[in-house]
Amino acid sequence: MSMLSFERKYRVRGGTLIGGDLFDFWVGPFYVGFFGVTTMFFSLVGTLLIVWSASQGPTWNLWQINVAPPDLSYGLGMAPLMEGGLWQLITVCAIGAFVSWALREVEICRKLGIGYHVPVAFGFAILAYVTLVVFRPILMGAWGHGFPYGIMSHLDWVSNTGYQYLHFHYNPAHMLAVSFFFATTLALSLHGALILSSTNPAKGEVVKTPDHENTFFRDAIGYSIGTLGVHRLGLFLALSAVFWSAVCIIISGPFWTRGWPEWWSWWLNLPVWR
Ligand code: 07D
Ligand code: 07D
Ligand code: U10
Repeated sequence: MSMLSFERKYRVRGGTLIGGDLFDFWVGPFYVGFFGVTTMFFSLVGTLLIVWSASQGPTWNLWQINVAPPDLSYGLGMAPLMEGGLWQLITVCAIGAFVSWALREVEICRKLGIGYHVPVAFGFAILAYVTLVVFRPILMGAWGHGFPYGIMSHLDWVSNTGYQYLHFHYNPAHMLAVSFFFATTLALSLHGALILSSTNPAKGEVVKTPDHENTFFRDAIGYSIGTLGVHRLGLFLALSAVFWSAVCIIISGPFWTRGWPEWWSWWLNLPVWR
């Protein structure tokens, strides 16, 4: 539950980007704002469209529901509702909801007088999504290149798309993205473990200071990045992971059409070997 008595002093007026005071209020724990209303609108309409699509069969099984994008033959045109048109409308709603959410975060940051790091970070996730369902399809000339909306069907899309390039692991940007994802989990586990080790002591022991945290890493690896620095590092690693993900998929098709293992022939063709 929210801590309303605690939070009340932070419930300040203003900071809105649009709508002035009109939507400047809270419902329970949630700040509303103009973009709260648009988030609700787009997510409700989008969800209803998914339910409508599911109602046309063949299954109500949550794991198997699939809203497919239009056939490639529709190119970049609008498709009939039941032949991918719903997917197109759902995509508009999804982008509307995600962007509204980010802007609602911006309004909350402005109210609190804090930086825009959280909405900027979410912006990277939105970028990856829009790369998958808008930028890459446009560059390839058909909405049919977007991924289908379904829990299992979107996995099939990832696998099929990967094998279209023979061996997606040879995509150099995918290598960077994967390494950044792994580095992110390593950094978070080190950070979470270090903070718990010093600030959540056993009964009877005192809480330790950041000096202890610095000293642990100086003793272990000869360097401590510091208490602020580790958060900068975490954000950098995580955003880099998503950024290189967007890069790895935007270059697959629009800029490289053959198998990814073949891309590495530039190495064998270096004049130095001849
Ligand atoms: C823990 C925060 C909570 C969010 C959750 C997701 C929905 C979807 C919709 C029935 C970390 C809520 C899910 C609202 C319901 C319908 C139509 C975030 C946390 C719990 N995927 N993906 C999942 C999405 C893509 C891939 C799970 C979304 C790309 C692989 C969930 C998007 C590619 C695997 C899911 C998206 C891809 C998954 C868990 C959008 C490359 C898995 C997600 C909008 C990025 C895993 C059955 C999670 C799984 C999984 C949602 C895009 C690959 C259903 C909303 C096309 C390989 N994806 N995904 O915990 O178990 O994220 O799948 O871009 O193995 Mg996916
Ligand atoms: C797109 C999610 C955006 C989410 C948003 C928010 C809601 C609200 C509400 C909970 C980007 C949604 C919110 C809906 C929910 C409530 C209340 C995040 C997105 C805006 N791969 N691969 C990646 C690995 C292979 C392939 C990225 C690993 C195979 C393709 C990442 C392995 C082949 C694509 C990654 C592996 C293959 C990718 C995904 C290992 C298949 C992509 C992360 C160990 C045979 C995708 C932009 C990401 C991509 C992608 C990791 C293997 C194919 C780096 C670790 C070899 C086709 N893979 N992959 O992008 O880059 O997150 O997408 O084998 O398209 Mg890969
Ligand atoms: C971090 C941190 C830190 C902390 C932290 C955290 C990072 C050190 C100090 C935070 C971390 C955690 C809490 C850990 C757990 C988090 C995760 C694992 C991340 C994943 C999170 C989840 C899975 C939870 C997701 C939950 C969500 C997104 C909430 C869902 C919310 C809603 C459904 C409501 C959203 C509210 C909106 C949009 C605005 C307000 C609206 C309402 C309340 C409803 C009323 C509506 C209206 C007034 C508008 C009506 C709309 C209309 C009219 C539309 C009309 C439509 C028609 C169809 C006509 O570092 O520090 O600790 O804690």
